[in-house]
Amino acid sequence: MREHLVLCQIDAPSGGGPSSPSLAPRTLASYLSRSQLAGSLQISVVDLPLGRAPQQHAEQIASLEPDVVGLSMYLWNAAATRALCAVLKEVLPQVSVILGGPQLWYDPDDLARLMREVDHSVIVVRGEGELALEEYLQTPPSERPGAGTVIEGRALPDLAAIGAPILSAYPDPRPGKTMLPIETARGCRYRCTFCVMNEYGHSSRMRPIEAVRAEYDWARDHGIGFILYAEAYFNISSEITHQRVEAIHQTGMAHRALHLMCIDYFSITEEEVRALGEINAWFDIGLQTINPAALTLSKRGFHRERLEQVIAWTHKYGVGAVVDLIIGLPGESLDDFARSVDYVAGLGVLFVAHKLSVLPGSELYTKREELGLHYDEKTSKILHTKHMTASDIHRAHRMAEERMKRTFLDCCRAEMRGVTSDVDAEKIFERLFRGFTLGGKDDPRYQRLWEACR
Ligand code: B12
Ligand SMILES: C[S@@+](CC[C@H](N)C(=O)[O-])C[C@H]1O[C@@H](n2cnc3c(N)ncnc32)[C@H](O)[C@@H]1O
Ligand code: SF4
Repeated sequence: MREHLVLCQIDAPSGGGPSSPSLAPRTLASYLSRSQLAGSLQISVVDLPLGRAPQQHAEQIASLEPDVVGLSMYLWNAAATRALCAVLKEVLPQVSVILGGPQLWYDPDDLARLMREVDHSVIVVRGEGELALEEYLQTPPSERPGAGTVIEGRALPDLAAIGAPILSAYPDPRPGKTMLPIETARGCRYRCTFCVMNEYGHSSRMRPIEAVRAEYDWARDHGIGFILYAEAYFNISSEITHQRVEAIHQTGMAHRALHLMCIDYFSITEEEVRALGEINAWFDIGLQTINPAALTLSKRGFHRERLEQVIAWTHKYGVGAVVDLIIGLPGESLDDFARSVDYVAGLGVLFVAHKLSVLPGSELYTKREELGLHYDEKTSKILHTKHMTASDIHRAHRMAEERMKRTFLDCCRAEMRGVTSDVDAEKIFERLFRGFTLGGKDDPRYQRLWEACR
């Protein structure tokens, strides 16, 4: 009899924007269904809605009669996933539960605490999951590692083995409401101390363009209007950018979808920005701060002329852009943060500011005590630092929100200058709004901002 593996992820909150099918369970399913285990394994992928009671999740999983359950754990679903583990222990005591995902790159103390919380009823895989899960399932059930074990995952050397994850388990796409994440590469050449992406290695492993093209075809046939690129940055090299732009044109996805991508502003060329301007690209440009001490502690560079040059190119070639800041980086005071906000607000593009998440697996997490980073254990969000009190963090957040709103309105008004038709104005507004929040017309801020900018 074939073993039944059920891979699940509790959804991320969409914040009024389009929701997104979970990628890790589909990636693992796609990999395993192409492996030697394919004949001996039945695989199901389940997207579990956030906010539902753990008992309901457990009943849905139990109705599939699994032998092994895999759960993907992220910052946004960590508490809900732990609660689900506790219920699964009661509802399916004979079933093996395996946890994976970036939220598990804890240090040994935190991992031990997690194990206690779930009564040592789970197996944890730290790191990439494909090879670890394959090895686990290849082992006869009586010889497998038991609950309470931590397995170190290994990097998958060739991402061709993943195939096309979205084809392994179709979500139920709602045109205009579904954002499809596509992972085209793993690894990052930078080592920012607040981030965990370098856990995937320091050079980029690419998926073959043919497999990515199959996902674009699927997206086109299912009316997907948003593609979110899951890699560290889209412009890994000029050659790769152009190869990918060509695939987007060939599959007809250039104007059908908004392509949301992080870009490396240090290396992108004018020619790449021009080409990306033809595929409806939205750039997410990580700046984080302009404060020298915070930049050093984050291991980030800042190149003012280059950044402003790239932003000028985005204007020239009609590419939307949003610049990211982080609130509460070590070394930065409220005044320093205000200077970063003043700088980005003057760039003529949108910006967003997120509170620092002290992510397990990041360098800041390892050095959190030495750096005086105090954060909320449940959400990982920064509470106070050596340079910012809790009230400073709160004020920084409010200040950034207020300035973001004004910058958004300025950007709208600037772009709409000379536009006489309401239809064109609304198109411009929609494009900016989508980049601003990834939200859509259902977002209550939409109507308020639209009225304000006319
Ligand atoms: C897509 C994405 C999102 C989507 C989520 C969509 C969804 N439904 O999943 C959205 C846009 C909502 C999002 C938002 C945020 N995100 Co995000 N996001 C990503 C992104 C780009 C891709 C995740 C992904 O699917 N990767 C592809 C899969 C295949 O890789 P993977 O997740 O690592 O899975 C592998 C292993 O972890 C493991 N594994 C995973 N599950 C399982 C299960 C089992 C059983 C096993 C054995 C193994 C295993 O095996 C997999 C294959 O090797 C990652 C960056 C990245 N490239 O991973 C960030 C990332 C996950 N996000 C991150 C963060 C910080 C955020 C935000 C907090 C950002 C912010 N400042 O607001 C918000 C939080 C949302 C909220 N409002 O609370 C961090 C998360 C760290 C963490 N501990 O969870 C990441 C890693 C980026 C970073 N900064 O380093 N995000
Ligand atoms: C996934 S990151 C990739 C960014 C891109 N590679 C870059 O560095 O320019 C997207 C954005 O998430 C934010 N981010 C990343 N890690 C974060 C953390 N630990 N806490 C808060 N925001 C974070 C940063 O603002 C970053 O620019
Ligand atoms: S923030 Fe961006 S550049 Fe820095 S390590 Fe993460 S993905 Fe790489």
